[in-house]
Amino acid sequence: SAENGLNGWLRYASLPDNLRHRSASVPPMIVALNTTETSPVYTAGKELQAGIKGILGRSVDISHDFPSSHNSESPCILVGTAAAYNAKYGSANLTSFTTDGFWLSVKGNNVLILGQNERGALYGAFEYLSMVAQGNFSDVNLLSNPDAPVRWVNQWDNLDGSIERGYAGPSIFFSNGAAVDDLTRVSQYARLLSSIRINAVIVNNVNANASFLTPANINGLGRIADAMRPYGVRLGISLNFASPQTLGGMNTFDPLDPTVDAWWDNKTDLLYQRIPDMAGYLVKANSEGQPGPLTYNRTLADGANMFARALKRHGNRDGNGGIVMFRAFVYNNHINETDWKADRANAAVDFFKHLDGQFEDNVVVQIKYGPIDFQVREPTSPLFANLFNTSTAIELQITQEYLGQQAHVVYLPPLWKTVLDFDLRVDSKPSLVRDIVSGQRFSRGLGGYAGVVNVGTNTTWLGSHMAMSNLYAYGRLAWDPALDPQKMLEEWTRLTFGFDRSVMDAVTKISMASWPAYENYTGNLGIQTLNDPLTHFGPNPAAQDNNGWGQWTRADRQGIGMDRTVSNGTGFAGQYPPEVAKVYENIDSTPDDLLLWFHHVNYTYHLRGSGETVIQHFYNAHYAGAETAQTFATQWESLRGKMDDERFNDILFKLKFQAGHSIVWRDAITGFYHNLSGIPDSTGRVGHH
Ligand code: GCW
Repeated sequence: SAENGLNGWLRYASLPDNLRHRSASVPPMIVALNTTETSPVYTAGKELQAGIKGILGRSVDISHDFPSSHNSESPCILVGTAAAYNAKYGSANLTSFTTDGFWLSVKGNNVLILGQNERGALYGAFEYLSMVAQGNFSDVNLLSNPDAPVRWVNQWDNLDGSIERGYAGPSIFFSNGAAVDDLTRVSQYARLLSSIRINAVIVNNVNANASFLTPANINGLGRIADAMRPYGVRLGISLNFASPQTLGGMNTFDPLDPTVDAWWDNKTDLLYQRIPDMAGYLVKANSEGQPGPLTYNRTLADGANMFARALKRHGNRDGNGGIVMFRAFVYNNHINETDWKADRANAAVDFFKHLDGQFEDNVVVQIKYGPIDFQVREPTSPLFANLFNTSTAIELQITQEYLGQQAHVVYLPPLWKTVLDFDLRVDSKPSLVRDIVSGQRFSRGLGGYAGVVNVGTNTTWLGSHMAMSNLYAYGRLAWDPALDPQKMLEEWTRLTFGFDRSVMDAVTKISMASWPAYENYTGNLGIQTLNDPLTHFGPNPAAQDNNGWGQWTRADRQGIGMDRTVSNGTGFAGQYPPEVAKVYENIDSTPDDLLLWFHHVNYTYHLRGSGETVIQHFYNAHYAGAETAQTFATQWESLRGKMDDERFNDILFKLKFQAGHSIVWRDAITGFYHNLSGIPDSTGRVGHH
């Protein structure tokens, strides 16, 4: 049934008998403190009740009254804000909480879940339920605070219901130019998101339509916000910079024109009237044809600050005022490849570095993880190491735009970790990306994570059951980026598929092998993914070059790669702090997996690691990657009967497609470079079909 997908990892499946020992300690009563029906604490009570019913088959009552005492004589699960608890019992220590944090204490048959705010209380309830669902009834005393305040997802949904780069059907939010009537799916999405501690959703495409700001649509957005509020998930929207002109009928959208300012103030006021806890705005300006402040010779900071001022006029509810997420994805898409020094990768630092310190304090610059665009491997965006007085967030993609569009299993956290754990060595000091975006490294008050998810009405949310591990892990990492990708995966697998050892083994093996395999059968050594440039699906190596988009490979008969050195190339390597720049400037210290990102070499160049030539590595990697992908479907076959047929078959179908498509990739890429270079495969595989 649809429930298999819709509940994601929140299945609350009945716990097997052999895991139920100690389950008697789960208290017979839930107390949800100080709540109204729209409060996340109320939701927490309901969720605990439903979870315990599903997992243990036990009916538990909910009360909203304080017990006269809270101890082991009157066992209960008590959930609420720390403030409410303290007002009654006056004993919880509040000092170590940060916004959205929670404290979970399980002591025998007494469970106490206290949030720094209502949202935190709900997070604590989900944490407890996750333990119980995994058969863990041990005592815990866990204080958990988020690493970063901004833990948002972005949806690229359009008013007509289509979704840019969405692979799971039309929008759950909009259709036919308006918010949908039935918002059940929106509540269900908010439920999943709150269980992974996501605190806001930007509900519409960054390529934004001004019509979101009509009175009818503001009301529609208000209804969406109402549907998400019980889960502590706030709503934000993407704005079109030219709205004062296109929607407002003014003759300008110059951000320094006071009448433009007033127009945005007014729209912002109307939004806050309807959505008093609105999370903020997301803005894509002067990028890929979108309007922006550069049209009027104003800076990108001038543009961002106009929205920041409008948002600041509206209080600081819940310790979080409105935020402007301003995208750093600004580049010229008409650059000329005959210029050896032209480089799209340089754009973000070129556009933003000199603006450091000029942004209002409620602006966060949202930076894609790599300098180009969500490729299978990219070096860390150097912009993270060039803004010290500006809050930043990292933009990740859960929707697999270049990474197989959910038709391939690609478990992404290992890729994300190459960036989050990367040490940029600013001032020769430890400067991990995750500590920069959390605000820690440069003492910023804001910062965090934006994940482009693009769920749709498909009952699997993302179009693939397996892809949901990426959404799960995204939320967990945004809360604690030090988590281990495999551990998160195992947790997700247990919650999603249960306790069968062979299921756990297969899901883990397939998922952990998937990103390296995908890299192997697509683009190697940092050359980018080599997708078709329009659909971003499937191979098209011939189309990478000779266009203005700048995702170039510079492949010719002799060699391949972008020379991004300072000494002889585009200078991109010089955008990193000296210690890192030195590594990439020198071909002998550049890691093999980024060789062609930073250097242009002959196909016969020998790799440091394997000693293979570049071209032979291409051949070998593609065969190895496709071979690994063949094993996925076979491994899955062995799980028949270990889960419902519906999910088993759905996943098997996709893995078979992936097996076939990985061969399409292998042959297209190896054949192309074989033809171009004229260099045979030393083992004779390529070009002999
Ligand atoms: O990679 C490009 C995508 C566009 C997307 C853009 C962006 C929403 O092809 O579809 O637009 O990135 O991130 O703004």
